[in-house]
Amino acid sequence: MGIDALIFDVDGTLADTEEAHRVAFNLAFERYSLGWSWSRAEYRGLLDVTGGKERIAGYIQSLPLAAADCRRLLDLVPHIHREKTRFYSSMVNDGGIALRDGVARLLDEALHAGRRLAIASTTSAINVDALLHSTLGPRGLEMFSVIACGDQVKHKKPAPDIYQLALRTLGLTPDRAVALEDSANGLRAAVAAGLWTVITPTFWTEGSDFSAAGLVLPRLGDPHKPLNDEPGRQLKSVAWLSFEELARHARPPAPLDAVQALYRRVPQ
Ligand code: XBP
Ligand code: MG
Repeated sequence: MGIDALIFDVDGTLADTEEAHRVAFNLAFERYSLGWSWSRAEYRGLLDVTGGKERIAGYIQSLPLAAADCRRLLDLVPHIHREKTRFYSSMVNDGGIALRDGVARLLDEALHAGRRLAIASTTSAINVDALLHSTLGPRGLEMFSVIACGDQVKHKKPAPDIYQLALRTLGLTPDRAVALEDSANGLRAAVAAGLWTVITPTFWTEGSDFSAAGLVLPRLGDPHKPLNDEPGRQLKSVAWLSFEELARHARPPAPLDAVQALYRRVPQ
């Protein structure tokens, strides 16, 4: 399989960011005196809903509220989320988040091999900009040919729309690219877009059903942080996932049967 591009998810894949998101949500709730504070355990469950605005709205609708109170709070969601994004992006800009092991190396290897890089994320563009700049410096944004994220699509992950947007903008069919993800929602989105997918779970997503993934690794690994015998680890023959190794393992996605093809969402 010839790979022309790697398409990276952001939160959980490029960097382990969800704890910072969780803290930012709670700071925004405090700013609006809502009396809510999402614990780690609670947030792990709330992550089943992708998109910060959608997550807050889903939480409000789960509360035992009178209809008028529910409506009033739902009207507040965009304002709460803007505040949350301000808190989150300032934490990232302060250098509070590092790329996961092996990510910077794989990005460089793919570029040195003449391939293109793209992003397909549910998170807000401000957050992507802050993370790429704070972890990769001014070159961070320039490394990516395409950045598809946030509200650029109506249907967020697990819908395939954000990956289809990235592929369309790259001008590639799914068999010419590979997706890298961390979550079950991200995997569903990438597979529905026809992409062979590498999964590197985090605390927030481990234990999910990754059976549709092409490869599952605890992390990408690095020469100075090699993969050791983590439980359930695949690809035991190498100490980190290089671009060369990735290209060797990537397979065209299994052909859809007639029913699946019928239900694959047509790109918007
Ligand atoms: C993960 C998400 C995002 C973040 C919060 O995105 O679902 O909603 O949790 O970011 P990814 P926002 O696709 O990168 O894993 O508040 O900006 O949505
Ligand atoms: Mg993710």
